[in-house]
Amino acid sequence: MRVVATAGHVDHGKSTLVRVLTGVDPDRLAEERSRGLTIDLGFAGTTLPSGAGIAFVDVPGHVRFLKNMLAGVGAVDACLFVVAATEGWKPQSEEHLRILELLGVAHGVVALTKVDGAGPELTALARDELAERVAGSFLAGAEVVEVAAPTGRGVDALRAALDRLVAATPAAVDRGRTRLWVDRSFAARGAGTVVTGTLTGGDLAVGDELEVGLAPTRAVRVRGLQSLHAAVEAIGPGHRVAVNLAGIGHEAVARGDALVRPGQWHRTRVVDAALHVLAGLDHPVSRRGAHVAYIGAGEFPVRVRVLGPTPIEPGATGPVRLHLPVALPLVPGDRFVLRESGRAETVGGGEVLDVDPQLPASRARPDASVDRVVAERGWVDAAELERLTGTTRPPDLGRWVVDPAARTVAGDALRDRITDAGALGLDVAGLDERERALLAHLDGVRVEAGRARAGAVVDPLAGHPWVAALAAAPFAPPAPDAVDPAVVRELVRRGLVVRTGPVWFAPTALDAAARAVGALLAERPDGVTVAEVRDHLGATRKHVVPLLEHLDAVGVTRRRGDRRVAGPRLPPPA
Ligand SMILES: Nc1nc2c(ncn2[C@@H]2O[C@H](COP(=O)(O)OP(=O)(O)O)[C@@H](O)[C@H]2O)c(=O)[nH]1
Ligand SMILES: [Mg+2]
Repeated sequence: MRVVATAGHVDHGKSTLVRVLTGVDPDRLAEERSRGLTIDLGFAGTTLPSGAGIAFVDVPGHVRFLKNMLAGVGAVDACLFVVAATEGWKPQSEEHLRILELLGVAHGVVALTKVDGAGPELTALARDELAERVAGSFLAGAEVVEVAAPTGRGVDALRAALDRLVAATPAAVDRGRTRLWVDRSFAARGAGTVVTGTLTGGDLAVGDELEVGLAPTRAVRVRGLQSLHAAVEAIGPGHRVAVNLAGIGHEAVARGDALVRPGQWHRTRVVDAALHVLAGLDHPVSRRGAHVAYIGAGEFPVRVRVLGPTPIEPGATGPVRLHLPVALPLVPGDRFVLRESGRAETVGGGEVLDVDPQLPASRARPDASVDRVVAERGWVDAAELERLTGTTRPPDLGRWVVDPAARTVAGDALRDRITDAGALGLDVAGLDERERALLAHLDGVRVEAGRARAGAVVDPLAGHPWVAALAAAPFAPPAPDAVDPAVVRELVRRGLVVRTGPVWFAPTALDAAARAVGALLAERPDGVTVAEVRDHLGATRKHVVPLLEHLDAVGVTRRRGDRRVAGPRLPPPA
């Protein structure tokens, strides 16, 4: 299925062709039928000879209803461009072609109508003029089919050409994110609120919980779905859809609103965009101005700020910032048309580049690059990045996509903090989510028992100078006067230093003391005094008393009066 819009000057035979091709009169309003004039959008579909489905959005050609034309062409895949051979190229032929180009429509077929009234010469003339006018546009290589609706001439050839068009037109890009720009909202008898639109991405299914409206949005549920008057349970992108909604009155939804799946879209009132100014405009787009933007199926008054030092000249493309009156669910790549509010002329249009500009207008240099979006933020949640860009990137760290420069800065800062924490290490529990994600990928850093340490030394505390000093002077251990009390506690906790009473020993000193006392007791089995141990070790009483209390506590010795005798853990003599 492809959705194809008609385009062309008023009275050139667009609605007639849709009726001939589908059997449905797209002019559905009584006023349209009585005046023979398309005012609003019409919709009709059919099956082509190949079996492929095609849905038409029939647009008004009259310049007064251009707004309605713009509402209809925002989401189509291709166009059926109509030029009457009797009249040739006219102002709205030109304007519609420009609008389709600005909206990025890239495929089409031309119907040269009313050849029955034109005769061969006028028809040949109209063909030549047409070729000139579409040169350089997406219609340059398009098939041109001559038709005469009253006789049916050319209608089968047109069907065949449409079949080739449908086959050549790629399907709408499905990024799996549901968005339907509402072009009609009405109450259907017995069903309640129905909204229609062209589903450009994602899917819809009966029972879906969605959001509709701009500001504020309302929660709604899909009660029923139709495509070209046939009920369906679910539908994918590139279709005309009528959605029966529960939870809202039809008057609370309007053309231009969006029906989306909650949480999938970034809503924004400011976008940066590339604006192409039409070559035919007789003035540049000044640095600041008020315009009307056509986005999706809606019309929005906008303030435009040119993001550069000079106005944008006709035929040129330049960056602009658009300030919208309401927050719209937009994504880079969305197209828009800009018109002058006062003069009712099409100024240009283009493509959204950034839906959440970070830099002030004076410094913003928008482009469509995802890397720029990441670089301007440093760290972006991967799901948020998808909402901002429409592009899925696997996260680099934790749930974040991280700019390489920001990663280096954050990594260096964290490494400095870890280095500054020294032997004690940095408490991982004190880090935030980003730092913890970063830590796991920081080279030369080790995490043990909840603390991160610079990994230059295998165990930085084991090489602590005080530990070495304790081992070097086993029975005259220095006090930890110059050591951070937190480091002292950590060394004790890890068993690298043993505290007993007011003094600290190396574990090797305690082993050596146990062996020395064992040797003494082998000579004097009835016990040794503090003074005898002190003399034997060459130590002071200040150190020997706590040392012996430790040996008592671990069972190497036992106290009996003022003597120590052998305990159950006394090491055997060497
Ligand atoms: N003679 C002739 N008249 C046509 C042809 N196509 C459309 N018309 C007539 O031209 C008028 C305008 O047609 P319509 O389809 O409403 O034009 P639209 O404004 O482009 O939709 C109607 O009176 C049609 O009957 C054609 O191929 N030959
Ligand atoms: Mg019409």
